[in-house]
Amino acid sequence: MRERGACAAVVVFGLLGPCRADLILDDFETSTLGVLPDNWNDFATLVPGGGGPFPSTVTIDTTGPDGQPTRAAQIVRAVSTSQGIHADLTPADRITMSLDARVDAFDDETVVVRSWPLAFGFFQQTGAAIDPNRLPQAVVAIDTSTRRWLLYVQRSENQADNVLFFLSATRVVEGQWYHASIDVDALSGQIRSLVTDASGAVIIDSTRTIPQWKPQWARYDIAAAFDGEYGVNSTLGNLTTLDNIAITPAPGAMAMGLSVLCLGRRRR
Ligand SMILES: [Ca+2]
Repeated sequence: MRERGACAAVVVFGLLGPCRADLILDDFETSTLGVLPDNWNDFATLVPGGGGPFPSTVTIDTTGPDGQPTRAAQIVRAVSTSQGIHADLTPADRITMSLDARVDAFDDETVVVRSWPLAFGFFQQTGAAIDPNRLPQAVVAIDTSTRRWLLYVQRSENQADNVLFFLSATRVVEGQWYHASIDVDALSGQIRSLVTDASGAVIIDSTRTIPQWKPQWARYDIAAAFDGEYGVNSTLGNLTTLDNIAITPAPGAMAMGLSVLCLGRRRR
C-alpha cells in the first residue's frame, strides 16, 4: 500500500473550531455512522428550499483505496443540484484541497445536461444566500455525460463569466477510487489539477493560468465536495464516496501539518 500523507483517525478542524478552519484533515474514522460527518456543514443547506435530502451526506463503512476497511463520507443518492459537505474558510492567497473519491454510480440522465457526481474546490460567498453553484468558484469535477475530469472556474459574480476545461480523455470508472487535488493561486489564477488512480499512477497533472482572472473574486471562504444533477433529466442521482479530505491554505502548511500528524501512522 502506498501512503499519500493523510493519516488514520486524523480529524483536524483547527484553529477556529468546527466548520471554520484554516487547516482541515479528515479521514472520517471517528465520525458517527449514518449521519452527517462530524464537523462538516451540509452543502444542501446553502440553498434555502433546495429540496435536497437532509442530511445530504452520511458517514459509511466501506473499503478504501488500499482494499482495507475504512470509514468515509457518502453523498446520498438523490436528484438535487446541491448535496455534499462544506466548511467555511478564511480567504488565503493560495489554497489546496485533496481527497479520495469513488463514483459508486452515475445518474441515469438521458439528456446531456452536464451533471456531476463530484465537484470539489472553493467558493466565494457574495452576501446573498443563493445556490453555491452560481458563486465565484474554482472546482475540479467529474462530468456525468462524458465521465471525464474537468476544471470549472467562475471568475466573478456573473455566472456567465466562466471557463471549463476537460482535463483528460480518460473516463472515470464506477467503483474505482481516485485521488484528486486542486491547488489555486488566488492572486495569479494559476491552478494545478492532479488526479491519480488507486495505484498512484498519474492520470492528470494539469497546470494552467486562467485567462481574465479576477483575484477579487477568488477570496474563497467555502471549501466543498458535492454532487449535483438537474432533475428533469434523471430519476436516480449520482452516488459518490469521499475519504481523506485535506484542505490547507498553503502547500507549506499542509506539509508541515501532515508531517507532525503522520508520524507512525497510516491512512485508512
Ligand atoms: Ca477513512
